[in-house]
Amino acid sequence: MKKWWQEEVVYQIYPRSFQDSNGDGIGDIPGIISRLDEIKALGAGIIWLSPVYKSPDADNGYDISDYRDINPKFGTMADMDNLLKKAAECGIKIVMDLVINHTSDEHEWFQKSRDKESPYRDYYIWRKGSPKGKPPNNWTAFFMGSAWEYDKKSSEYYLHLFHKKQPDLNYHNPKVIEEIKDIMRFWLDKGVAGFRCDVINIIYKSSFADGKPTLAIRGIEHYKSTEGNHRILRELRRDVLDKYDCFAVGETVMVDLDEAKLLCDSGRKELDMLFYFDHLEVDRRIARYIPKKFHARKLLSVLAKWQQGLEWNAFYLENHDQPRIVSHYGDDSRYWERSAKMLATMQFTLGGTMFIYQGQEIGMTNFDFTELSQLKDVESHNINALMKRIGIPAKTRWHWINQASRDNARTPMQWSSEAGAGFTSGNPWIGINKNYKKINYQEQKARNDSILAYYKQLIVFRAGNDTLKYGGFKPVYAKGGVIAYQREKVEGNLSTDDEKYLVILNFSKKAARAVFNGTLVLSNIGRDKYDGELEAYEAVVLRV
Ligand code: ISL
Ligand code: CA
Repeated sequence: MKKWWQEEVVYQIYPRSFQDSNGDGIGDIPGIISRLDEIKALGAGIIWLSPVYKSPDADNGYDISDYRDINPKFGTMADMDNLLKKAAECGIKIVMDLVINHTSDEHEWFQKSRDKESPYRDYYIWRKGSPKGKPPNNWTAFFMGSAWEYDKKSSEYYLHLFHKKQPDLNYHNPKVIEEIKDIMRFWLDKGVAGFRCDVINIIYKSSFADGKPTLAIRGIEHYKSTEGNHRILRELRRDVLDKYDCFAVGETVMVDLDEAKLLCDSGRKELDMLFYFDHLEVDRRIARYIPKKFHARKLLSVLAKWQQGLEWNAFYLENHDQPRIVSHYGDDSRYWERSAKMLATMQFTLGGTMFIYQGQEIGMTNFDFTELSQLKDVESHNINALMKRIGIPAKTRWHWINQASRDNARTPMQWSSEAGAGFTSGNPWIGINKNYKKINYQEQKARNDSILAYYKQLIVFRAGNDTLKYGGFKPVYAKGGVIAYQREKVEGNLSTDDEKYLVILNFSKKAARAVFNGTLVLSNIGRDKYDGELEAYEAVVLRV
């Protein structure tokens, strides 16, 4: 049976960079309310809100100090209630970011937990150091360095898989799970339509033994997609999610297809869908910051693997942790507009629930910063320090960070060509890309051949098209920069249409020849017929 969240397009908002309403340079909830019309006009039916909870912002809100309160930078709980109300009036549902692997070290639970006698001690993961005065084991954090921090107050270490201001909760403690259920109910009772669950496949640590030697994250084999993790997800679904009309999309780090199936096959009653990273890492090495050559053929095989492998996909090309897709797999100079549309064509002809990240719909590009000091992201600064320590030259470091930094997606939304890009009347918390005079919402709204207009067109086309939403996926062609795949009804999937579509995409600056027959239904360059000759970054969809 089809679910409402399979039909909708989800629009991700990174609140601090979306719309400032009071001139302090930080996007906020009233700002979001003022842009609901634009989100509706795009055709999105759900907003996923990156964290707006109370937080000291060591990791831009992914370090929560109170799950039932709003960061004053973003507004008040009254603003949040108002957003839920106004969004509902526009027919838009809101999904919250649920960050439960860790809290902020400024959360009341953690502060109490620093006292060995406190009932909260066991809410976190405390261990004695090794006899040699070293951390309890050799695990490394996702943000580099040891995953353990020594706390003088109780002379023990606590675990933090991310920043030291993000201590990991202890999921061996049933009380922690009950607390999380209460938090979920609090928001569901307010009317939110579900959760995007942050790093949700690493919450249960099954052992604290040393990790295997690796260049990536040391220790991960002891906590990624563990049986205990599955058990907790089933419990959250049974006791909370199943009581509401809502969905849960998991962000699952370093997940492979076999793990993913166990996490989101509908019969297992864990997650409804999940975000994997494979399709954005075909030109990345184990450590995401190190690039390698892009091959379109590789991308096609990754798409095929996940499109065919999962019952239901959550598909995205951008989020607040990833570079902008037009700068990544497209061309953000000469073929900017065309390649952005080509990538949009790919996204909206794949199966699954589609997620768009703010600014993607106008083809926003990576930042134009020229030095590290302009970056805010803690991960970028930490990776730079680490690379420096192991002797990687400054120029290479900057080149890699430039391409992969999370701040690429975090520069303010470019609404107009006015000063402050229509984002703020004040001093923005992070630099605005100087290309806002050329790339902005206002300019594209006025033009019916803009990237924005093309996104709207794709969303409408897909909405009335079961084959694209629910049909099977078949890779049919890969040569040089060109790939092609077919979407069609297959036995057992939810598609009821008999139509077949062939999607041909050129990921290169070179023109190419790829002969297929069919009726042209979509073109990113305004063609009216297709004769087998593809231009640079061209996308063609044929009905066959
Ligand atoms: O960006 C990444 C991988 O491409 C990782 O660095 C990222 O930290 C990881 O995917 C987990 O991300 C989530 O949890 C983090 C938070 O910093 C990210 O913003 C969030 O999306 C810790 O809560
Ligand atoms: Ca503000």
